[in-house]
Amino acid sequence: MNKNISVIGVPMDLGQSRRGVDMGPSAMRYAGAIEKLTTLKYIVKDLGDIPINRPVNNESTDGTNLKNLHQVIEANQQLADMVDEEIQKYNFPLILGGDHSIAIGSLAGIAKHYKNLGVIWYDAHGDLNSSETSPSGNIHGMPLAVSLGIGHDKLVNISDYVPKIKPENIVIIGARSLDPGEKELIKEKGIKVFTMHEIDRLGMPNVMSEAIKYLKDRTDGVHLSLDLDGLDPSEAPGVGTPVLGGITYRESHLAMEMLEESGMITSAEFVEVNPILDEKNKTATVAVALMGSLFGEKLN
Ligand code: 6HN
Ligand code: MN
Ligand code: MN
Ligand code: MN
Repeated sequence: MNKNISVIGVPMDLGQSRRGVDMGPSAMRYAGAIEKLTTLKYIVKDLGDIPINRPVNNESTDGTNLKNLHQVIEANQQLADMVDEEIQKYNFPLILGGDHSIAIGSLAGIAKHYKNLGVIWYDAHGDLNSSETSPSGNIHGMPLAVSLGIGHDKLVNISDYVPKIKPENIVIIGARSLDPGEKELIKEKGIKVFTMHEIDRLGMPNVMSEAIKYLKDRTDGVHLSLDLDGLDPSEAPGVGTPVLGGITYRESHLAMEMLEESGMITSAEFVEVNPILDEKNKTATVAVALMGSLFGEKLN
């Protein structure tokens, strides 16, 4: 793995409606993210947090149901530029969220550097909604669709190229709450999904082997987008949209170890940590432990 990590915090909570997820980057820093990576002998540059402008009123939706549209676009364009710059300097971008709408900017900054960027979407959700299919108008339910070029014009055009990724280069892991429009899109585009059903049936070791093999053949870099709600709420309670029946900490730990062994991960983000909904910073602590495993900690 690239030994130079650039950490970028994105204190974004405008892609959904539960306050507190903007404190995710601080919570993960307090849980020891930077120290963990430094101990593992990485050269870590913490670039601090991107400034997020709050809307003055709620009329920033451009005549759609998309909440805080302009602020979400503005923050993601900034993130995309910063990530782009770090990759140009051969650094590994590690992005700390923030709600999952920030994956729009991460992928916009990353994907231009690859012919076939792979994406592992570790999440209870598909995040494949658009204005038409979204039950909530929350942009954090849309970043994967936006990156495929589906959604509001201004969102899909961040960094001025469309699409960022190809459907056949995506693997979703841990899904157990998909909206009807998301299910249709998965079918239509042939997106590879390992739902909780497959994890129960095959076991995490087989799911990860399959996922790694699938992506290895077709991609030249892989971004890990890890939504903490992919894990079970009993172990990661500090998330805004918890769903019963999720991935365990041990399974997630193994998944990260297998990704590390594969050597394929070229960028990563940890999102949806909400300290206000958490128990004693448990979820941020889990996130940092998983970062350790992803970056080669070999203790357990
Ligand atoms: N996340 N599918 C629901 C929606 O509102 O579109 C939930 C999305 C959750 C998004 O957790 O990143
Ligand atoms: Mn998500
Ligand atoms: Mn989710
Ligand atoms: Mn282990």
